[in-house]
Amino acid sequence: MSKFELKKIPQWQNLEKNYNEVKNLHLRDLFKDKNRFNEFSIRDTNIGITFDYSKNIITSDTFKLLMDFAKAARVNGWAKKMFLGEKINWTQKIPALHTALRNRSESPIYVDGNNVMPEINAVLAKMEKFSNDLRNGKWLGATGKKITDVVNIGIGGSDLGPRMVCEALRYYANDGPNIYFVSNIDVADMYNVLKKLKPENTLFIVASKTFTTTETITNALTARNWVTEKLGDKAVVNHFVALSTNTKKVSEFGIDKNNMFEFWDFVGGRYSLWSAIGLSIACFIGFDKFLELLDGAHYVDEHFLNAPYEENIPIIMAVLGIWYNNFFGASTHAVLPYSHYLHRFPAYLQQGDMESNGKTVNFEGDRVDYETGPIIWGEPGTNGQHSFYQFIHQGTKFIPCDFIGFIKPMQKVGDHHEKLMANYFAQTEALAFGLTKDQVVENLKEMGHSLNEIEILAPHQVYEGNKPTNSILIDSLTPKTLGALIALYEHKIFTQGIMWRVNSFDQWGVGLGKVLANVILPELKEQANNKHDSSTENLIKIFKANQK
Ligand code: G6Q
Repeated sequence: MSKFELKKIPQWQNLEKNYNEVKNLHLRDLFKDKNRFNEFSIRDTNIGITFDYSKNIITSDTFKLLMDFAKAARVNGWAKKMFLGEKINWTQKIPALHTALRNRSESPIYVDGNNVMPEINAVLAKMEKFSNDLRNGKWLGATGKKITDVVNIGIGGSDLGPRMVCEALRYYANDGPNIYFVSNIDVADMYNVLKKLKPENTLFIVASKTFTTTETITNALTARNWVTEKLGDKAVVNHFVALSTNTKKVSEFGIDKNNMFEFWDFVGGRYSLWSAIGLSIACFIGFDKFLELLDGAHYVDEHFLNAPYEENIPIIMAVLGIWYNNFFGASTHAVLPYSHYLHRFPAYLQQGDMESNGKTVNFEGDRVDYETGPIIWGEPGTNGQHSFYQFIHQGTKFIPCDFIGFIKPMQKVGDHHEKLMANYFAQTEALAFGLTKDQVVENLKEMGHSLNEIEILAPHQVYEGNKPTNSILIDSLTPKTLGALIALYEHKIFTQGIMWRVNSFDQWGVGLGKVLANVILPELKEQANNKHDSSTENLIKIFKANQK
């Protein structure tokens, strides 16, 4: 097969030309056009989301050229393949059908000729019964006590999604159990949770697609010992359920088949919160609310499939990311939620984006000669403002940011929300327009500084501005809008993967470390000695010599 050279296609080259024209424009000048907000924003009143991308360094021409690039990559054609269950994760020969999990239209979706919707709906029904029984006190612990605490044991995709959603929707968890998440193999994680709990009232959800993940199985065994030491072996049936694709391993662990909630190979770990992996969410906020989360994602699925490219929010998010990543040379992208409920959202997206698009090999198996996925990072506002925003405003790195905010507060107390949101609006304004030297000098004069002092201070107080941001302004934080928000990012990631021509759904890069850890483990526990490089060998030697 001949080498595909993305940088040589006319759409890429046109963008390069456009970049050379646009790179010296300033948002201050671009905003002289009074129609700019109307041109570069979308308000969807059905779901209550406003997406303002006018504070980006683009002109109408840039936007058109970015759309030409997305069209050349046939994003919509690929989206259809994904939704229809084609095996687009070709290195693992599986589809990527997280969209089927929230297919609220219930139209059939076929994998290898089988409609997967009946199975998906059957598991949803089982989740509904279980979460209702647990919340209503019908599902009891081995000694007849109500379950008051639920611990999800899982890691990566079997942890980050449900953990983020439970945090985000904590407001809605009125009469459900307390929820905890244990992921790290460092026993401190488990210990800090167990010390608050009693086995009689605790249910463990062991969440593992493969049911072979060392961290999860080790933690689950520790939890099982904790339960059985006090309540005996028979208690396992009341205190453990499993979420997995691997019935055999679940049975071997001792969890009853009836207490297993199935999902399927066609659900990638980092896209699995919509599946049985979301059971902790359903227990915490109630099944009805879990369905609303799916509804919100389904709404965005329809939007992504049907909206024209120019009005398609995930596609616009994706092309803007590519614009900065591949033409401006930005290597990171900050996600800044102005809602404390979303404090785990950047961590969740870190996996969603970086595990999906942190790839170097294209569709043809060739090493790419352009940048792929950026580093995703962030913290909630306003905390971040008192920490790293200095760097975004005045550092030398160029960092595009997404600002996510909500119009209505969850709790109305004093003017907290107005103060929070004043900062939300102020930051994107400050980042875009900055403060010129003349303005700084003027301010310093008004403050009574001498000319000499002004000369010294002024350069430090200039804000260059021209830092691009997207504002995602959502009417209120509900299960539905959260589902929509997550799906917007999922499809952004997918679109970028298609445009960079990488497989967003595999994760071969996490395997090697696991293999090597399995080689090293016996060396730490026993006298085994394997050959390593001198650094690794000596570190292991020092570890063993100083353990006592
Ligand atoms: C996600 C990854 C990874 C996975 C974890 C846990 O896409 O595949 O984060 O979710 O390694 O795997 P298990 O669910 O199989 O325990």
